[in-house]
Amino acid sequence: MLIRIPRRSEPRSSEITPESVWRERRRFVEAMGLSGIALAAPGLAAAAHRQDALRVLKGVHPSQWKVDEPVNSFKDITHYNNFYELGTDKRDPARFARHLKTRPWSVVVDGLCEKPTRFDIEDILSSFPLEERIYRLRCVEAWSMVIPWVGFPLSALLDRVRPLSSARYVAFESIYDPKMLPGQKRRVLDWPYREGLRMDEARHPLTLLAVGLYGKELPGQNGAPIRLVVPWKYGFKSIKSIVRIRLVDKQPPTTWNLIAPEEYGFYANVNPEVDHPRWSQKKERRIGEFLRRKTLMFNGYEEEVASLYAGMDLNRYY
Ligand SMILES: Nc1nc2c(c(=O)[nH]1)N[C@H]1C(S)=C(S)[C@@H](COP(=O)(O)O)O[C@H]1N2
Ligand SMILES: [Mo]
Repeated sequence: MLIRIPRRSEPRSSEITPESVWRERRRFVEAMGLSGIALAAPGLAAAAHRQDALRVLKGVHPSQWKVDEPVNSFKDITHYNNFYELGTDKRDPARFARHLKTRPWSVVVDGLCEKPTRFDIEDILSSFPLEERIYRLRCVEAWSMVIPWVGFPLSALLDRVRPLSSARYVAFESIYDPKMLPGQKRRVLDWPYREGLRMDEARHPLTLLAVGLYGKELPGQNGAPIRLVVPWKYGFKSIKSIVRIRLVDKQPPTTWNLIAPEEYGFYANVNPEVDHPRWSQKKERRIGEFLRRKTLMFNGYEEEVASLYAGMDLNRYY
């Protein structure tokens, strides 16, 4: 048998926080009125200097959308990231997150709609009811995590601008500011990072605009101040630090699809039956666990989303 030596960037399973433990801890913290202070608990202590600087989000409601699996620790979720604007190593985003200034910040929603609008991030935070949702995130690189997001459905924001019936796709753009973001000084990607969804995918109730995690505002490395979360698609569809959302009539160009179209499709639905050309997608490594687990069709959200793709050849539309 091979003995697998964990890489330095891999957290140990002891760092994974079962949801019950985290909830208990949070109830205690809330009861003590300590929410502004870092959660004083073993396992979180190492990240405390970052976590305690984050604002607690007010009026967050629990949601029906929660997977029944242990959530990853705050440390895992914030120290094993893909965010090329802040560097290409998994540890770079945490290291360079301070370069990302998130105030002032606004999101322009325009294109094929009756009321194109620039939303200030503070207005977004105060005017959309926030929910906590526990979703799986499955990266195309065959690792996964379970993350307690705070956010609201993208459809609520789209409703505000009154999309026209000619709007068939939604195009998203991340911040572009090479002076500020160290990773954008090099053209590793064709900046700004871009993503897109078909209108029915964008309006699906699972499609979330996340503004926080673990009850607090998003840390920079996770895409502050606002990012998309599409739980049935590979992680790269969940675009971070969004500044523009455009309603369009044609399928928009997307970053990874532009770089390697045969490896990264527009749909990018999690699918154990369709391998990436260079590796299998049948299994995944849950960050914090030792044995690999089976990847689920649509990342476990088959019941909710399979009907969106009825009649489509998923080998062709990968
Ligand atoms: N703007 C931007 N968004 C991005 C990325 C990126 O490099 N830039 N990486 C994507 C990839 S590949 C993944 S797996 C997820 C990771 O999200 P997380 O770090 O919050 O887990 O963000 C996605 N969104
Ligand atoms: Mo990813």
